[in-house]
Amino acid sequence: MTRLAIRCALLLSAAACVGCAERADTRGEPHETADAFVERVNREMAEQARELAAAAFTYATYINPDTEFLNAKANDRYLEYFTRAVEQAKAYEGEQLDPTAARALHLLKLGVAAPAPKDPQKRAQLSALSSKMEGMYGAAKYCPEGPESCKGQTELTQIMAESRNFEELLEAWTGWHSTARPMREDYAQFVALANEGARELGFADLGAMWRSNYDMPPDDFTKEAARLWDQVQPLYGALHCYVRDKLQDTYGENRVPNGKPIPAHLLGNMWAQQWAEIYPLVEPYKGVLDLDVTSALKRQKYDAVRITQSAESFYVSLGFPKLPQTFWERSLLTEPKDRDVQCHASAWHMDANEDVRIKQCIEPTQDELMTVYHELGHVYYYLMYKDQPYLFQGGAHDGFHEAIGDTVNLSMTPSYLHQIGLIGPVKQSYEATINQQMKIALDKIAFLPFGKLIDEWRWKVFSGEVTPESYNTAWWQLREQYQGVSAPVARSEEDFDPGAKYHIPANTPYTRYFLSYILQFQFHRALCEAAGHQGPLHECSVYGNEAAGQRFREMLAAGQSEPWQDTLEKLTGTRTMDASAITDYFAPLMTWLEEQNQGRQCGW
Ligand code: X8Z
Ligand code: ZN
Repeated sequence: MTRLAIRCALLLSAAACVGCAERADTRGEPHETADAFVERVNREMAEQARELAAAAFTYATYINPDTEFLNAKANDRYLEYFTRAVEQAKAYEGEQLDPTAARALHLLKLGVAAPAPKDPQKRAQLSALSSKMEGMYGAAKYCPEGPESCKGQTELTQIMAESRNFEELLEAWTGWHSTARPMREDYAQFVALANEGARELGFADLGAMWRSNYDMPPDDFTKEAARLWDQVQPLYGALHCYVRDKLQDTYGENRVPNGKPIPAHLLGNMWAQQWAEIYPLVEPYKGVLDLDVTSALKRQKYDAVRITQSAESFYVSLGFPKLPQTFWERSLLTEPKDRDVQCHASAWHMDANEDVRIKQCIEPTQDELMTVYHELGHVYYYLMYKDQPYLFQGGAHDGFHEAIGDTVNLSMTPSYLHQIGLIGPVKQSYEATINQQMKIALDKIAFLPFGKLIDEWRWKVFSGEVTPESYNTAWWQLREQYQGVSAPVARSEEDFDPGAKYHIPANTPYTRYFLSYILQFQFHRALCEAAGHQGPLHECSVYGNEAAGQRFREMLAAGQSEPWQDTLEKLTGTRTMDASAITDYFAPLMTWLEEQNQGRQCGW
């Protein structure tokens, strides 16, 4: 969980902190200068956040009716505090403020992902709905033949990744998606309440509020995101075309027709968002390069702690500190069998200081390994900006937060994996390069349209363009348009397929990931330059390079204290997000795909 998410979750509440309430009631006191107000809010909010984090972490790692209730209460208290603080901040509107105070007040207003209406009853309802939906997702199970047959997300994810049986995949897909049906009503109510909260804060709707968090006018941000998508769309189109053709070899042309979207259950992932699990079906040059990290992890009996230590070692090799002892004592690294937990991986900043944790149901697979490195990216961001005031404890923007660990993932080259004993020796060749690029593209390129469309759907829902009567239709329309994937069986408005994706019930904004998938290549390029890397970008690993680590740490330490454009410029020399780093990175693969796709009917 990034701070925004934490703060959102956090900002879903109001506290037993009597002192805070009293001080809060001094709103309008002529003696409190803007600086004093900001200083007070930074202090109080960190206290409120501590309480919410405790409730939210306990809930996520121990889902039951009592923790659901306590989490909702904590959310409610946090939201109460937030609403009051924003109200008080209005006293300083129109004043000539120094830039630090002005930025803090600006960020304060954007500090939650779901603001509540001022009406306490509505606020409590919003908190209860958020807490309920989060728990429904975490505890969801598909039970085809009674309680003994139940499968949760972990088992179903594994089927999606490993099975090549069309019917079995279909059942896992349909089963998981059926668990989201009961969320539909709650989600519609949640949207109405959070929108009301956003409007009371002066935003057109909740989507406009989310888009205001990028140090530029919200409409400019919409255009920026569209521009970036246009830059990468040809790469995605080429990958889609090639993969569809290969899937025809496995499942037949009648099941994967030419010129049509790919059925969403055949891509190795429940949401068809990352496709690396089907690498064996699409491997360009068979047997040229052993990339089977999963087998090595199993063979070498890697457990969750060792996987996490491996990730920690990478950061330490860049000059980052070792993780605090409490990280090891308080994180949840494996799925407990005796209770429901939220298995979607997340990172937590509990106390605005050094109590950092992750929560992940780690399995010995390459995917989980990469995700641990991803989560530690959040954790090290928290540790690096812990001395910033609370309101500046965040990513330069939320895409930065998501991009740290993924930037490290890009340094997990075959040479690095060999160095840590997870694959055999690497012999460089053109064929090996294409294989390696294919494997990475199945995650990094395949993800882009998915990363873009989730919030496009929500923006339409929040603006009212999509109403509850057409939630599912609009969802599949976007999935077809952007991803070129289709629902494998007929859907109706009885279904609520968006709810089968964690970030919808958890109300975590998603454009952050789309931005991260562009930015991480810009970061990687800059760090490789700092490390003095010569040669193609895809061969660079900054593992063990302190000079790169130093540059990285400087960026992280700034947190959200300045506009992200300034932070980006210090690391990369440019003030704009730009897809040229990702297209350059994949240039060899793109040329290869274009050759392969000649004569194919691409598109859908
Ligand atoms: O949610 C995540 C992380 C936690 S911040 C595991 N990711 C997105 C997803 O799983 O949908 C990382 C990639 C995209
Ligand atoms: Zn993340």
